[in-house]
Amino acid sequence: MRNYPGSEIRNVAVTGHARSGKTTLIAALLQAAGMTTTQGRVADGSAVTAYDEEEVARGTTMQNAVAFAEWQGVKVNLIDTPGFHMFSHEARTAMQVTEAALIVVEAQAGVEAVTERVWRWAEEFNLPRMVVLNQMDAMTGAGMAGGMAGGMEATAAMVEELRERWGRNCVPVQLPVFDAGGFRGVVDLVTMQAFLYAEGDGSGRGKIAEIPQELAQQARAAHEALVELVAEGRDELLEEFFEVGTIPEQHLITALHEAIREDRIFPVLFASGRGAVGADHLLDFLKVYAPTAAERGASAGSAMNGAGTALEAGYGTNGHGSNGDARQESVASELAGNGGGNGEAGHATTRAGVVMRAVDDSEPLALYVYKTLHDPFAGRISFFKVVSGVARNEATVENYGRGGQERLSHLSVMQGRRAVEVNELHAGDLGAVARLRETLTGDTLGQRGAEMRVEPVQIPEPSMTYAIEPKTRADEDKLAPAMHRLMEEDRMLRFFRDGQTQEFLVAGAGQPHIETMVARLKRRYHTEVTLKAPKVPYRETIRARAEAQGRHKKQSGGHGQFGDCRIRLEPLERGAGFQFVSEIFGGSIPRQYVPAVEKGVVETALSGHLAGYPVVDFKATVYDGSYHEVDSNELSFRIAARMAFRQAMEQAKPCLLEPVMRVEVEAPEQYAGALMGDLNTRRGHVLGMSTRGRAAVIEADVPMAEMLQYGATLTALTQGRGSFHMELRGYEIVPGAVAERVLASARRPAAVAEE
Ligand SMILES: Nc1nc2c(ncn2[C@@H]2O[C@H](COP(=O)(O)OP(=O)(O)O)[C@@H](O)[C@H]2O)c(=O)[nH]1
Ligand SMILES: [Mg+2]
Repeated sequence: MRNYPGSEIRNVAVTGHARSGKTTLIAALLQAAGMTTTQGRVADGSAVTAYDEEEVARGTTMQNAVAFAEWQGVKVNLIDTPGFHMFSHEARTAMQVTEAALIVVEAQAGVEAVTERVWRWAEEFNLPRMVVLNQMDAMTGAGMAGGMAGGMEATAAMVEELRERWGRNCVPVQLPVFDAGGFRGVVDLVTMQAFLYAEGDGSGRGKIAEIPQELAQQARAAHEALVELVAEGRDELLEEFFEVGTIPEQHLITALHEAIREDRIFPVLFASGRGAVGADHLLDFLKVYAPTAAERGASAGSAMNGAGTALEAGYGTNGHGSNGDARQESVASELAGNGGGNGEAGHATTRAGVVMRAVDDSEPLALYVYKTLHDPFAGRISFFKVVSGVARNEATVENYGRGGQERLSHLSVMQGRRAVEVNELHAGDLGAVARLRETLTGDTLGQRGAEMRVEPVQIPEPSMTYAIEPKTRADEDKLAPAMHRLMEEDRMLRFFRDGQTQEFLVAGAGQPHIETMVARLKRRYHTEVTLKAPKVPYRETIRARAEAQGRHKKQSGGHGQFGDCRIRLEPLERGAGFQFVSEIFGGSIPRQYVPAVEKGVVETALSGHLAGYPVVDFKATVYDGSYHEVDSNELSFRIAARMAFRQAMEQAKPCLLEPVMRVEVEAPEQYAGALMGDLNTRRGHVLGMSTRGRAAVIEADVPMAEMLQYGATLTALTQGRGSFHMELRGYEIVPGAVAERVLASARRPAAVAEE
């Protein structure tokens, strides 16, 4: 393959609702460009960008995949994205490394939930958008029977719907051509030529033809509407338009290209991916009108250690992916009982200098890794964008974040799962490299001493957690390494051990996501597991002050054991944890044994009193005791403290605490009532509602126990249009009736003290 400079590269994210035909449309484009000999199909796994076994089995795209079409001197890089709401965050990642989004809309279905969502994201990224009304062959209904006239009517209605949603800047740059047999091709409203595709041909190559007679008038009107809109932003064009009555074609092309790049116009095109109708003309359109990789403004990155700035900065301001990993981190690490997690520490404090990088071969090399894949043969494959400079095969680069060196071996461009090796890749191109040692998604690599780190795109946090149980010992051994590979590919996946319940937990976007992961574990890593609802990490505490004595005495010949202590327990405020105080002054317990008393209290508190959950938020004071010159030792005082603690707990009104989550639910406004009602039935406390764009945002505090399967409910209540995230807000006392149920099913049933 020849080398393509940035000016000859178009990077396009193909986005839209599930089943709008994105994967099939890409297959059609690849066919038209001669990259395949027969057009791939989703159903039999032959589509270039649908190669993952689980995706083929389920017939839906779950992860981004990349392909390229070499077309008329340019290389069009296409990123296929999932349209299923649960995986739609992948589209954000694709948007970060592309210069345009193709928004694919199933013509009959119109704008759907994920269509709206990706539009909003593209807006956030200031990413130029081109709308393809797809599956035009399947247009049915009253209109279609009427051939051309009916088709025109249906088309006008679809375009009107788009304009209602996204404004009058959505403007057709084509008109569809129908005959009695169906969708036949398109009219280019700039050049005013028709491109017609023979029925059943499937090559994706059209023939230039005259505009059909019955379309002529309509095409002229649409042309003028387009010209007017293009000229609107440009005074000199407007003058030309009013003086001459039209704009010369070349001026129009240039102006339309600019208008698209600057988000002043969102062109609307027509296609049928399955029949490859409109395919080559769509490639032509991308070549002429999509921004080139070199046209993107300079990228901003951070020079060191900092929270980097976003790659898309060149097009305007960074999107505000507010729901960062950090929030989930708090839940995960809280659950896991430690401060560790998946994130990197230290980002918060250093605010680094910003480095600007033009998409230019003469700049130092920088690569941003946006995807990782584990191939059974090739090993780890890292997908990257060349942010600046030229990437050469076998070059050594530095991983700025992790500090190590990496070798760019088997430098390639990906055609689906197939790597096509190349010698070099220029600024703005998308590529891949095999077997990097330490590099993961989100890392920036590059020339030593020229550090610039791109901030990874924010992805939503997991909304569903399961306990995962290996089936056999052998499965248990394989589980952690396999999960780590899966997590390298899928940043939405979390795997951790609950420090309290000792369960392995796995968190993901929802049930289908986690089930897919289980299938991958089995198919790829021969590891079998079962999923269960996770245990809630309850805790215990006390509500009253109590004192008790513990006296341990054992004299069975030889060395005896003797320990005696009196302790006082007092409640502390929520979140205070544990305090230990010694009020021993007269030497009733020798100084060296006081820590043993504390140890005895701590270990007993950890194993719980009511049901085995750790006792927290209390103060223990040792205030008296006695000892024996010969028989006292550390163990004896530990045992005495344990006895004293247990006895004091009986009097201290022990009760159960549960984790309460701060939940934020986002969904179209019409669902707000139902969502709030549902949260109330979950013992939730709705704090308020606000709006974000066209969506309602509900904030509520809800016990974690009631949120374990919330993802499924949210999907059902909002037809997949809602999303949520939550973080631990704190612990609260479990109400009596609920507590009884929890205790009844827990390990050590005991009476709950009354309020
Ligand atoms: N009639 C018709 N069906 C299509 C077309 N494109 C895709 N499909 C079908 O729609 C379904 C979803 O297609 P797919 O490409 O997987 O959509 P994606 O989820 O957007 O990637 C599949 O059953 C396709 O065969 C098209 O242009 N016309
Ligand atoms: Mg797909």
